[in-house]
Amino acid sequence: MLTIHHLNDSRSQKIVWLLEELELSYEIVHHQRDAQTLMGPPELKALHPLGKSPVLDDDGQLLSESGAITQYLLTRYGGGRLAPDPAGTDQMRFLECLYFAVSAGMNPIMIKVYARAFGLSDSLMDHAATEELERALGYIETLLGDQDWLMGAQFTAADIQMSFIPELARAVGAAGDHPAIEAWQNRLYARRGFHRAIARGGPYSFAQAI
Ligand SMILES: N[C@@H](CCC(=O)N[C@@H](CS)C(=O)NCC(=O)O)C(=O)O
Repeated sequence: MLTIHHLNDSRSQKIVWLLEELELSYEIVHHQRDAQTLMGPPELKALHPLGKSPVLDDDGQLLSESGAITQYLLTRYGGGRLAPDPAGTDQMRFLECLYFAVSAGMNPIMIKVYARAFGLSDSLMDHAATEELERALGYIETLLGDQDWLMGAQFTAADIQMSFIPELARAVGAAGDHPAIEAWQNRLYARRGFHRAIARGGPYSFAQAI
């Protein structure tokens, strides 16, 4: 039995979306951010030592980290769907996307979030993060080129994972001008799996048609 611990307006929405695209059967436990601090509630902190969303529960075994959860679901339940052929030439780029989406792609965004929270917007650190973020977005723009999806003609879990970066870049006011990303986001938001995920996961303010 799969259960996803989902925090409103967070990257656990991506896992709900992945579960929908894979057409797996699952339960959702909904957690709400504190209205003032935006932090997760004590139940989420008590669930797993990392205290972050998402957490996947598979028959009582818990897994944190959205990248690991994505890889786990694809390996255990994907049956080859939403991923390139593991022996093919696209596998390297695919893995790079999955990991970039939760590390180098997210780091400058988190720096900007903390800069804002601690009154350091417009500081040298904040400007450095904006530059790094622009480099990350430029990379996604280049990867997309004139393709529909990151891996070309095939929609994969990399598209789901990576979609969080331009969404958050916009939320911190640093989305820049990236026409390929914007066109890709509109394709993402048109997917039926995306709409099913919103219906199950609840409102998701980071997704806006461009
Ligand atoms: N690297 C982790 C980051 C998890 C994370 O920071 N989750 C945020 C939501 S996007 C969270 O739980 N925030 C609430 C809190 O820290 O209390 C992942 O990709 O799963």
